[in-house]
Amino acid sequence: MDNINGAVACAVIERRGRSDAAELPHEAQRIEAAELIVAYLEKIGVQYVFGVPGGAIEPIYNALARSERRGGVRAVVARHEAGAAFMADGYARETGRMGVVIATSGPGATNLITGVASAYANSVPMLVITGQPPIHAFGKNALQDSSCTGINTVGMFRHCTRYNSLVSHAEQLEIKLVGALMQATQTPRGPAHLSIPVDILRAAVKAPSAQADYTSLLRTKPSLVDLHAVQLLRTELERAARPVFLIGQGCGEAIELILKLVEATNALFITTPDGKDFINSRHRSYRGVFGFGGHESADALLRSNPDLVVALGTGFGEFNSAGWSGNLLSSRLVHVDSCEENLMRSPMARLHVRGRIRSVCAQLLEQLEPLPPSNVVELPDAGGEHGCNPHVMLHASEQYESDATPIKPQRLMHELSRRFPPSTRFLADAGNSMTWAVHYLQPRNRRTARSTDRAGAPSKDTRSGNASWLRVTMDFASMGWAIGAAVGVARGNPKCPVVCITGDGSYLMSGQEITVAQAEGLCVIFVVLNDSAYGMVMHGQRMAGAERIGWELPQVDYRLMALSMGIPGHVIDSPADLDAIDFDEILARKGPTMLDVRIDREEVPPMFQRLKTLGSVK
Ligand SMILES: Cc1ncc(C[n+]2csc(CCOP(=O)(O)OP(=O)(O)O)c2C)c(N)n1
Repeated sequence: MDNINGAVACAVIERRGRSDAAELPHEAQRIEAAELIVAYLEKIGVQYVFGVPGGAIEPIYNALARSERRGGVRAVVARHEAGAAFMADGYARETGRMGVVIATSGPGATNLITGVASAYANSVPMLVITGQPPIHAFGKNALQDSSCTGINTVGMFRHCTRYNSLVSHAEQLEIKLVGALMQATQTPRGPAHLSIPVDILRAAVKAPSAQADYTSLLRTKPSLVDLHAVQLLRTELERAARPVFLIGQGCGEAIELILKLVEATNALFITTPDGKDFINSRHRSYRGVFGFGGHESADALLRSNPDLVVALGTGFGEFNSAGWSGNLLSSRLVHVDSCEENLMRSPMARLHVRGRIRSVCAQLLEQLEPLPPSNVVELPDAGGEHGCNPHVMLHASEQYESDATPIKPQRLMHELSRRFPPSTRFLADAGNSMTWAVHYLQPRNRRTARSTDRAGAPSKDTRSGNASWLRVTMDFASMGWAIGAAVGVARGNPKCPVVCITGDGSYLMSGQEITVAQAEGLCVIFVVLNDSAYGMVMHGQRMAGAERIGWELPQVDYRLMALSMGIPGHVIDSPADLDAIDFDEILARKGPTMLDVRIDREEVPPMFQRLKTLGSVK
């Protein structure tokens, strides 16, 4: 019996007590609408639903309670709905499964919006379900009416979802649910929202029949490729003296093939800030990050006029194109992507190759003439001092080794790179955290992006083919994203330690989600860059010569704050303080740990490009 039928059977069995035996054959074909939703989630491999309960979605929580009892999908309760959406985002990114978030009508739904918008901007597949009062109460000033006669949440979600619909009759539910799940996973991926009145969630609907099984549609991922364009790209690659590959966020499942292409074409490569997470930053052909928080070496490589730049899986947003730099966006560009929206952003490219990136690379590798054996070498780490890649130019590199007190953020990144095992997942929050992490984090032994378990051994879970070691939030860049997302990553993959690098401003905004990591027993290390400031705002104002306003934050002891929640922590003032911490103990802990790091806030983060785009500096 597969899961969906198992769930249906359980729902029917639970109803047996309330119904007489004569009704059973009829009952067996009908289940509660909320039960149908949970059954679908189970069928497509979802393990957790993130959210905050409330009256209008009570039937879903009831169904989740029953599901948990039989070992199926389980509810993870967040402290704020935006936090729940960030968790679903992290869960989806880590596992490759659908992120699911639920919220009640009215304020539950409006609280969700920032997290949903963030997933939309970052193309993260997400099913968003919000409640409504019963349909008969619409227009009567019902509590938390969120229909078109109240605070219209369907209207609000219109601009940050790929699918958005009010279910106004129980028989619509299945087809709209399938539509939402399909839209969420189609390119461009993103959140799909269903707004469901509570009476519809309670209504009996037809159980899904084996004849009309939509879930096979949901599981398949087509490998469509424009073969003619691939041949043109092959010719370009064969002609180029030394091509440059730009690896973007959409390259997760293709990364090993891309690195083979780099070898086969004797190329150099750079990444976007959100593509750095797939590669070993010590690879000898790597020249750094291009874009926000990036490296001069990446910029210099593009300025050196390479004859061909192949950009894969990127939408050339402000952060990952260094403010639409002409060094990148030129006629030397070939753009490879499965997402039309991304391709639309590079009209100057000499060639567009549409298709699933993995399939495009596989085709190219088949077609390209192999290099003579003497040229094909197993690429070792580039080596270099302090484990740094000598080809990747660090800004203010002397601070990477500095013993000064208060600790330099650059030195902190060095220590985090060194002290956590290769399987660690880092998340960096909006604010300076992101620039420090993108620029300076270089974890050990990340030879490829292949999934690894805690010990660094290849993981058997092929769904997480994009085993990223560093995740950031691009384009929308909401403060607090990393806090919820870290919990979601850890929930999706409890075998790997998770490090959330965040600012004190972000932590004051969303830090309550640490209690979810505690309740769920998840090993998440929260590293708060404590500078008693909205650091990015403070530095931005200084660099731009703007008024100095609104950047100061109170001095807070985040260790004590965590302690009050039963969570252990440490205060770190200097690099030496890190030596006093037993990292093995932290990593073995089934629960979160707080590292309150009092950083030197005078260190200037690598964020000049952003100010140029804003027009704050010339
Ligand atoms: C929800 C939200 N509000 C405001 C901003 C604008 N903003 C960007 S960075 C920043 C300061 C972040 O401060 P903190 O979290 O302390 O990190 P730091 O820059 O000091 O490392 C602000 C206010 C934002 N990105 N997101």
